[in-house]
Amino acid sequence: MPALYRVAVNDGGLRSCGDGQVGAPYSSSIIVNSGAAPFTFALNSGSLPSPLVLNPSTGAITGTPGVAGSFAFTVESEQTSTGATATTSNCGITIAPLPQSILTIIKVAQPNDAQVFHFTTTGTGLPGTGFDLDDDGNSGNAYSNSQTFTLTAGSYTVTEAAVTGWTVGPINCTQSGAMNSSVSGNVPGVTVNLGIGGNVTCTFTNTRQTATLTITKVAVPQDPQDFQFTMTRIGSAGQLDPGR
Ligand SMILES: [Ca+2]
Ligand SMILES: [Ca+2]
Repeated sequence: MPALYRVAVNDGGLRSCGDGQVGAPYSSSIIVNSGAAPFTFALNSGSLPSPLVLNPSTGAITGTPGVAGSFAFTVESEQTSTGATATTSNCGITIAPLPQSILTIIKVAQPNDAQVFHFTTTGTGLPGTGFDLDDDGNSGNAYSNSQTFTLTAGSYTVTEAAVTGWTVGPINCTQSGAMNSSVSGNVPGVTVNLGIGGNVTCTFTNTRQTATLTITKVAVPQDPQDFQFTMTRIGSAGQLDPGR
């Protein structure tokens, strides 16, 4: 709840009547700086941020703003006993928009590799066709190793497509900012419930799968003769590395 602002009627000048934020309960109050209560209050010109209302008998302005923007208005008060009126001057309320929520996906490949990893998504604001990341140590080429999305609060899923020769996971998510987000699910994807102003970073790690081929030479009888071998990879899966 914001602080209660009191703006005197008939004191002249431009006044802030207390700023607010979309979605957060708002409260301020017009008071009369002379005369004797009771008073009545009415909007004289301009408008209040919807759906805030002015209480005609207390001067309180309350409600939960639904739209951002700056709103100017004047309020007229009437002293019930005498019918004397007074008017505020250019009272203004500024309503800030909802804080944005942030989701960042980071790709970590072990070891670094130009392999492209594809992610599918659900949730308004994430690319419907998904997105791609690599972890080749070069963020300037076609693929970065991370992508950040500015979103509204809500539920989002990010799922990594399987890649032959690579294990998926772990997926580790951390949050900062408003600390009102949550993450569920696990490999190969997570559901992130982003809170208002939440900031979640999920790191998807992949490890390149390896296999070991050992060639043993037996000569009968034992002999210092060298025997030469050549190696050829058959098929496209995996990577043959004679240096290992
Ligand atoms: Ca890496
Ligand atoms: Ca890259």
